[in-house]
Amino acid sequence: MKQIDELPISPSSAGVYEHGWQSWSPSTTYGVGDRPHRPLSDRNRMLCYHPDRRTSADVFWGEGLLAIDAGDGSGIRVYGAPHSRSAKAAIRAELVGDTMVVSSDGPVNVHFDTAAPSMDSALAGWADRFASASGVAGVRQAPTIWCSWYQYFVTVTEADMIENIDAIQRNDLAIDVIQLDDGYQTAHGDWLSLSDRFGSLESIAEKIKSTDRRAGIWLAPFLVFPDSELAQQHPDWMVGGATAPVHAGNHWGRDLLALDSTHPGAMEYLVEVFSTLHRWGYDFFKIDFVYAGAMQGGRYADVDPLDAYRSGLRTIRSAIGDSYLLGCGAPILPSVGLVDAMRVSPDTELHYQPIDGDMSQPSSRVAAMTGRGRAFQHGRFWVNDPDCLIARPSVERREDWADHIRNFGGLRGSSDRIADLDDWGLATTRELLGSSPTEPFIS
Ligand code: 9PG
Repeated sequence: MKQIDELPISPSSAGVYEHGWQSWSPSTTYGVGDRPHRPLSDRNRMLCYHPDRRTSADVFWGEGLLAIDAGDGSGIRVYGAPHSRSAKAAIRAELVGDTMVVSSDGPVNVHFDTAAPSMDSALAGWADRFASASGVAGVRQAPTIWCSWYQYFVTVTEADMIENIDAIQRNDLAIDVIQLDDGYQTAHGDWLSLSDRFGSLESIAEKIKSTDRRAGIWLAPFLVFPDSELAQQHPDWMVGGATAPVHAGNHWGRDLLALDSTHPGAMEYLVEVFSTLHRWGYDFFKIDFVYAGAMQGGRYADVDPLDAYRSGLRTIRSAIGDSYLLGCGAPILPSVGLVDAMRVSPDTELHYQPIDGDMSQPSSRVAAMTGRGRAFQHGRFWVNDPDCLIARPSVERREDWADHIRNFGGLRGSSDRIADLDDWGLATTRELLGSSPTEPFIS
């Protein structure tokens, strides 16, 4: 780390904005006396934070972006990576007396905004420059979606899909895309092989299209179950190979492998998977857990993991024509220019508080905090996905969650069994899925 700045501050009124690595990493503004949110377990660190950094809560730490409001009216300093091709610098800020000492381990520009009326507007000004340096030409309006996840989770069935396609049609809901989430496949990696709860992905897409809607599907393209056919048949396609496989996290009760985005065979396989799904009628893709495409230890030691990640995303893009592409679990700044929409927060859930207290874990409180903290990205980098509306009566504090989507929802999605909605739930779903904004939330 090299020192890049020293900034005198007023401790009682100063604020520090920390930007987290990927979709699920906490991103918000703290008072200088606050202790920033850090992973409460190694499992959460791998899955939801920068997998290689063990950072103390005694210092502030931004991944590619950190900003300081000195609190004395002198303005806001934004320390940020220059563009998405080089967005890996960590930026550290430590309070020494009444001075913030800022250091970084890679290329960072400093923008001193003396006129910005708020942290948000300083970040927005920075984001405009970052987007244009990253080659973002404009923002593509999102379709409205229905997603199976927050109702059915991994036990979704083909019958659940049919029931909701019919209910959406019957209720005349303004939903453009019906998106099948995790649960249809036999194993991560074996994306074209179906669990016994599904008969045919092609016929689901046909059924959706017969109602004049579009079909969407979820995949975790860079994650592989060790017991999948893919891992068994092609151990050399995994990061680290057969001899030293790299640990890519633990979820769904398993230790996970990462698909090597620098391996030509692995990338040909991904092209085959995505182009087959596209041929079967899917033209909205939610690519999830894509942090695994940027794991250290790619097959060619001379390849930068972020270059590998970005080329992996471009490979996916090349296989799906002009389908709409939504990133999730994704390194945020390195993805700018490569996806149409991005999940900018951890998952929402039926409960308000994260079960283990970790601010990266599913719950509406943490989803709203980080979705708010990244509001400035909407309309500049892409369309922000704040995660789906869930509006059925069993959702804790459902009015607060709906307010968050009303204020900061770019991609508008619903994820309830339609038949479980009461009058308020149905009316709120109709209201919030009525439009999908592309204009920035923050000016
Ligand atoms: C499918 C889900 C949904 C969801 C994604 C992602 O850290 N965690 O425990 C954790 C739990 C769930 C999760 C991500 C992280 O959800 O965000 O929308 O697609 O995968 O498995």
